[in-house]
Amino acid sequence: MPPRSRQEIVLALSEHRRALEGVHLRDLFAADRQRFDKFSLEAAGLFLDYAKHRITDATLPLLLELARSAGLEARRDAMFRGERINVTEDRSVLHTALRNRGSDPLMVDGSDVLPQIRTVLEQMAGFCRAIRSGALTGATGQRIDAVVNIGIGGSDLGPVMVCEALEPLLDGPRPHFVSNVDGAHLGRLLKTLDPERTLFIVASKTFTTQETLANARSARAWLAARLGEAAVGRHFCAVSTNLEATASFGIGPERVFAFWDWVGGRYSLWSAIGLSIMLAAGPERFDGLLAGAWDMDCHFRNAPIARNMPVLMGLIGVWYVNFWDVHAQAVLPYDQGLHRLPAYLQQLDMESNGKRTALDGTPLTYATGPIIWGEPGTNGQHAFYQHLHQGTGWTPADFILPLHSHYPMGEHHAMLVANCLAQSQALMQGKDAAQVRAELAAQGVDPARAEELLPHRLFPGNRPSSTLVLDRITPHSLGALIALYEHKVFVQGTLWGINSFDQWGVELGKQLAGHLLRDMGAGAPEPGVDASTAGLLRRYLGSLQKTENKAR
Ligand code: G6Q
Repeated sequence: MPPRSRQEIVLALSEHRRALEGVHLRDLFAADRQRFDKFSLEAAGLFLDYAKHRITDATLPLLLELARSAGLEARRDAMFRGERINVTEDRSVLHTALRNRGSDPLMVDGSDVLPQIRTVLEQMAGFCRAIRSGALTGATGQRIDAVVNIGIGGSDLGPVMVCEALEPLLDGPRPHFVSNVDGAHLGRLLKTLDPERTLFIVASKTFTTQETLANARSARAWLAARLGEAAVGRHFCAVSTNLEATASFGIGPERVFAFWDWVGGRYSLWSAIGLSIMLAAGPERFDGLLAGAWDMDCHFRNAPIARNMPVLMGLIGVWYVNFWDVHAQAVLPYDQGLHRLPAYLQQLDMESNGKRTALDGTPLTYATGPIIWGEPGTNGQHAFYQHLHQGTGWTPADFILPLHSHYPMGEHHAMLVANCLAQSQALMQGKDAAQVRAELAAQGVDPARAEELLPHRLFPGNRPSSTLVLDRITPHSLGALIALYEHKVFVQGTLWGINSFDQWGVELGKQLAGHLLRDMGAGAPEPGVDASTAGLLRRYLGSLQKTENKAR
């Protein structure tokens, strides 16, 4: 039989979705004792339970057919080969090369990129060893004990998330992160730092980012005011693809760590952008992170798509967005160290797949990337889980659970695990009227009052989730986890036919901020600025005027 067209597959999926209307997950579990074994999978040290999803034996074959019709395998292979799949920026997409441990060359524009990658990794490792051992000191001979990564977006979120996750294993200088152009971010940190013992990393792919350059200049001025201009070179280094700009900032070439335009910002923690991670955790642990990601890359590249973790997660997400009209995805790590993971995934997913234009430039007629949000459990349980359980809409959730804690303390971890499992169980099962009535009767609530309370105490259940289990957070498991999500985003972007690797949507605001900054210099909004923006700008300028008058 010839393969069905995309339209035919979509129709079949829509019909299948209608057939599942009113089918409760509780009943699917009751009807199939093999459900957990069937709908779970292990890869690169991670275990995925996807049994609590609105799927039957018929669902995944249809979704896989959709994936094949979108050319998923061919596009995946093209990415790994270094083809220029980022068409709007005319670039290869090769964050996977950064963790490539294979021996085959990887040619981009006629040259093998792997030796370049390994050279920079060695340069980073040499620098990190020298700082960590104290062989390389600050200008006054003091050992460096604090590292400040100045960067934003992709030059911040990955390193900060990883350093938080690996906190129990950090044995180098303390890592700090400054991203916001709000002076409070840098100012609050500087109060706690000793300039003689501080190293600043200016992390910026382009080295033109307004926020990062403002923070870097202020940090530089703070240091120079305390240790003198001549000390700057010993307390600054840079990570960038723009070597001219780093030089004009005054950072010597031996302290600049390069990367390449085929590494997207939000995919860059594996590159020199991860220098803060390597300084804090050491080159061996950084290597462990790369090894974990590489294991997931190999799984993604080689496992059949029907048993492929990023593929399955991506397809299940597409199932909800496009066939159940659900446009949110919660990320709920049951690990305090992963508290920045939701924010990290928010960028990874929403900047990659928050798109409304197909690769060929036509407007899409279907929905794409969902809203990603979350908080670590159990905090979320005492906050927004009310909405997850009883809100009018529902949100599929990813529960992420390490089996062991780096901080074993009494019953804490058992309580955490119990809470995690209970939440996905509660979302799936719900609580029906008979259960609520029985509970209220057992509490001695009179029957009339029980009937009044009943609707408020019902839980509809049938709310889907995945549970991702790790043995514990290690560089390896964390690397695999991050790569899993990178590839999940790739799978979804491919099914939606969009370019997951550009981010034109962040440009307009930047442009307008530039105009407004110019208007501020001129003391008035430009003619033609809309009344709201002009009014707000005048209010700001007026408040400046008042402050100046008072000061006089
Ligand atoms: C990520 C985006 C964006 C970028 C920042 C910082 O994919 O491109 O978040 O990382 O805007 O850019 P620079 O590293 O160039 O300063």
